[in-house]
Amino acid sequence: MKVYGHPLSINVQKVMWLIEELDLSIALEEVDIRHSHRDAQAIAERCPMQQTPVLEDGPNSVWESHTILRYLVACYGNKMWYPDCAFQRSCYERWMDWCLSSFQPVIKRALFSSASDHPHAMSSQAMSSQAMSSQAMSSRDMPSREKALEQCRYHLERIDEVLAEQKYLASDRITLADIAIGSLIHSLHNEASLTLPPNISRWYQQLADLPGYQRWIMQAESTLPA
Ligand SMILES: N[C@@H](CCC(=O)N[C@@H](CS)C(=O)NCC(=O)O)C(=O)O
Repeated sequence: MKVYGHPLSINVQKVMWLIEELDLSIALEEVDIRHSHRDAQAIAERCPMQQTPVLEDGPNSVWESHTILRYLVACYGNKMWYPDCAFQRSCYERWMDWCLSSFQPVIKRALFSSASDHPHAMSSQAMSSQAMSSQAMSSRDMPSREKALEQCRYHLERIDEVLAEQKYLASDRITLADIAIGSLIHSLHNEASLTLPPNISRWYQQLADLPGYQRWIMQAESTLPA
């Protein structure tokens, strides 16, 4: 078994971190599909979207990072990672879907878009010189990065409320919800314009104690999908 991908891709990092948690010996085959024709071809043969990560398990290729996470726990995880009860699985799966549909796109805009992306954007220097607070601007006029940071703060507050009640996102044990969303939190922890709320900070420290998180998430500089 192997995973095709680049170690700086957040979607690849999620998969590699889970592999370490499951104690599986699956190597990362580093590919650079932007610059290597050979790598691009290898991925195109395995994923119609020509994206990574792709897991190769014997004759089967599995693509989409969260599908790979689900596949790995279903095939190789114990009952803690893959409970028999469909409702119990839904408790972490809803976080995974929310992550891909709502949280990750906002983080991508907040951390990887420039303030000048928006037609009404002004430099942060110009903003501060006019003492223009985000509250004073209508959300329509707010530069897209600022708007994304606000959305990000809103999402973080909601996550924090959940973590006030339990140790991990979906239960008192680590689940795929923590793998999916926890992989993104390290980038936010390093972002100067955001402060992680207290329960998220506590949860982040729990994750930061895990060797797999340290190796795949913290030691690499994360990027989000192109
Ligand atoms: N939703 C997909 C996103 C996959 C994706 O966007 N992968 C990026 C790398 S993170 C990619 O292969 N981009 C094409 C490229 O780099 O040319 C997943 O979660 O697996």
